[in-house]
Amino acid sequence: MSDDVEILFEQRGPIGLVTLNRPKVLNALTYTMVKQLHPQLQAWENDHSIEAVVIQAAGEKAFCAGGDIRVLHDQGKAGSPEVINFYRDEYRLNRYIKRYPKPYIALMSGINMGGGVGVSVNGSHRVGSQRLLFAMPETGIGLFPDVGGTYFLPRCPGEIGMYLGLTGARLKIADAVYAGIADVYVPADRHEALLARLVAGENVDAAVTAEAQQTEAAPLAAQQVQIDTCFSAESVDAILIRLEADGSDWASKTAEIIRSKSPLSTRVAYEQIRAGAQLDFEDCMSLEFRLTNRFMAAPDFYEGVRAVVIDKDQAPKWDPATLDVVTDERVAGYFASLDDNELRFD
Ligand code: QUE
Repeated sequence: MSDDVEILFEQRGPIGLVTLNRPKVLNALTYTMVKQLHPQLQAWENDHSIEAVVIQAAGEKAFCAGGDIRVLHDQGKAGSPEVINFYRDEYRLNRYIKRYPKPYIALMSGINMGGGVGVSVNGSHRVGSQRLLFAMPETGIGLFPDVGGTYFLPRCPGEIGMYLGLTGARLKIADAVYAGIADVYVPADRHEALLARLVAGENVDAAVTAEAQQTEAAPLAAQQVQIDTCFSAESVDAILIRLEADGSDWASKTAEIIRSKSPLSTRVAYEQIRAGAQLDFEDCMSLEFRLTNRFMAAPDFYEGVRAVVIDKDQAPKWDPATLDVVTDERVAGYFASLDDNELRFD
């Protein structure tokens, strides 16, 4: 496999095959990947010899760890318009994948977070292996769970989406299937066999079903009642109060995790995930684009990337520093229209 190309495209029989190809950096999603993937998918949509698209990733460690946030950090800090252009095109790609008229099969193995989720979980067939590690960790870097999180998080069972979006909790395959993030479990050493079935022209649903295996019991299922009880509260503060009232080890650890995240991020993510329950996918992405514009103009993203990815001290100094000093007006302002700059789809 080629080493210098960020994303590979290949036709095998009736399958358009996409391979994310930056394994040394956990296949983090670049603007180049976005700019190449979208038109290739469009070409395959119009190509009668293509029946379905499969997206996979090079290397064993990651499907895709997220966006190329170090670049976004540097460009954003320098005031470059590239960052907003990246997000606009990434969200349009996410929406195009969501509406893709042919089966879009994601073979998810290894770390799949943030931006990687946008090019996989929005597809029609989400296949995970025993190595899948899913999370929406954005509140930990001063962002919010985007790339369709506004749509798919409120559609998880009960309050699991709110739990995932606020805490950045990591799910292994059994939990990912339980949460509706993955459709099926196929062991990693059978992904090749699944691809071969598709290349041979087998019906997509039949091939996926034939390779699907039962997962072990989902640990998340045992937490569902506690999650629903605590995360159905009417604000982040109210969730924290319920978690503390719960008294369990899990609940106090979960409260501690939420308190460690950007206060502005968790406050905005709460409203985002509640709002998304009532919105179609396009309106969810337009909402996310509003939020992205506001987050890129605030300090927490730059501080979060510094603490987590650049200096790795894991000790971000958030601004505002605590939940009680985030005003309702500040949060509401994040959701306000961008007027002429709204995200539109054509
Ligand atoms: C939140 C994120 C990302 C993250 C950590 C977070 C993210 C991302 C990476 C990342 C990717 C490649 C690397 C790396 C980190 O980390 O989007 O070290 O090589 O791309 O808490 O959203």
